[in-house]
Amino acid sequence: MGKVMMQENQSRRDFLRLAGATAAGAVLSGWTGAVRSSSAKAADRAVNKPNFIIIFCDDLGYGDLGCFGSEKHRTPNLDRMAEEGMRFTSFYVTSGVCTPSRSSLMTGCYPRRVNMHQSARGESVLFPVAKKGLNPNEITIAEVLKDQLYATACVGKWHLGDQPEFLPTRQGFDYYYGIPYSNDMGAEQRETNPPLPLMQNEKVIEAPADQNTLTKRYTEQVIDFITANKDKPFFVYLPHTMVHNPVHSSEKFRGKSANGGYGDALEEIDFSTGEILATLKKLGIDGRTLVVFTSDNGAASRWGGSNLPLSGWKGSTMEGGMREPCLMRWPGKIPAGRTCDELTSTLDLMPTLARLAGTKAPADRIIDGKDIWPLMAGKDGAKSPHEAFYYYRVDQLQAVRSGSWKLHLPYETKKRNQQTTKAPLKLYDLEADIGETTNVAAGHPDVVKRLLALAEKAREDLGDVNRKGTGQRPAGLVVSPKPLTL
Ligand SMILES: [Ca+2]
Repeated sequence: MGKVMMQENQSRRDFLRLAGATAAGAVLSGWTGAVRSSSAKAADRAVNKPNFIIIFCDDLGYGDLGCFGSEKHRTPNLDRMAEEGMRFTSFYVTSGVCTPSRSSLMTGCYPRRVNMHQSARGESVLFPVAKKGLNPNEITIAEVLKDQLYATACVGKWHLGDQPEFLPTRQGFDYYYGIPYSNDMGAEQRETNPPLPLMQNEKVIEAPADQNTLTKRYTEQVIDFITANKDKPFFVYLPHTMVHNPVHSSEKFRGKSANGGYGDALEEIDFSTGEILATLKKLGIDGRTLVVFTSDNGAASRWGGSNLPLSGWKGSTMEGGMREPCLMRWPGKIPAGRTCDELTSTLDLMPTLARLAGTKAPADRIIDGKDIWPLMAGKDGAKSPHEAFYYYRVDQLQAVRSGSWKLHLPYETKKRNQQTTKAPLKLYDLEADIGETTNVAAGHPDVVKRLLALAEKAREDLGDVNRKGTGQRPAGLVVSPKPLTL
């Protein structure tokens, strides 16, 4: 099935490529004035489209930035970004771990919808030489923007499939530089794994990757790409390898923070963000570039990060696992110094960026994300477009939020790491109790009933454990995956 879908997708791309080539050929040979002028108009329109940069940290916690309350870390560049833009304080990812979370940012869909909630072997993320990957037939945020003539680059950790069919270069990115999965998945951690590969496009250029200089090199790559494409609309996706364990930083930052290697790595990311923002100013494109900064899931329990004031850690469906610090900055378009506490998500980035680029999210399939531009623009009275948000752990629906209410569903066997535990039904009012400490279910039977009905809607559509959802689509699968080596 995956193979057939890939072929269809390939022919769609070939068609687009051919269509582009024909138009360009026509202009060069001056066949018709009509072709020339429509092509020129398309190019003009492209120039006026905004640029987008999404900076996506790995395992950065809700309470790790100065502008989100950290007193340990020095993050002056991100704090300034918050002052010049908007903080989103109820911004969610769709999973407490890497692979599923990333599938949502790319597709605007819940992981179960695109079948990226677990590996082909049922693990919570993909491991090296994985059979599974994000189906090339899904339309990624990069593909949506590429169709609008954007130059697109992915610089950093991918983690949506390490086989050629699934790499960023096959999912809408003109350029890729980075590691294909987590930095703790090299041969040092498990001897059957290949040495951690650093890739450029589809080629391994270094193995094992020198992790000390990754953040520095990613930053240089991004600045080069932005500079080379300053006159075009561009989309840069920068999924940092840090601050996922094992943490690394370049010499300038090592041993300098008040929070060990974790703080060092984070302070280098702060510096990197400052360099990227300075580049936009220097090139005179600050006013037409939207920059988003967030993380793929919460901080893990033992490496030095903080999710305060939230409870829970990476992996869990407590707020600490899935609510992320989020900053958005676009001078003149996003009001400065504001905070938005409406429920928003990485799901929303694709539909919103599509709209800002002058198009729409794909209409031939279900997309879970919504256009949140009214919230980003600070429109009076703008509300979250989501009636409900669903918290899945691997394949299991564990909680649902609607408005300020969050219901943890009751389970005889609730998944937790490799174990299961019995869990009672709990209702929290997140507005009054952000730390999920006081179960108020007994006092609000109507709310419980309403949220249980919303959960049932999700089970029907997206599925739950072994129950299949009516709205799920297949992941990509290859029969004989091969290791990525030099
Ligand atoms: Ca992660």
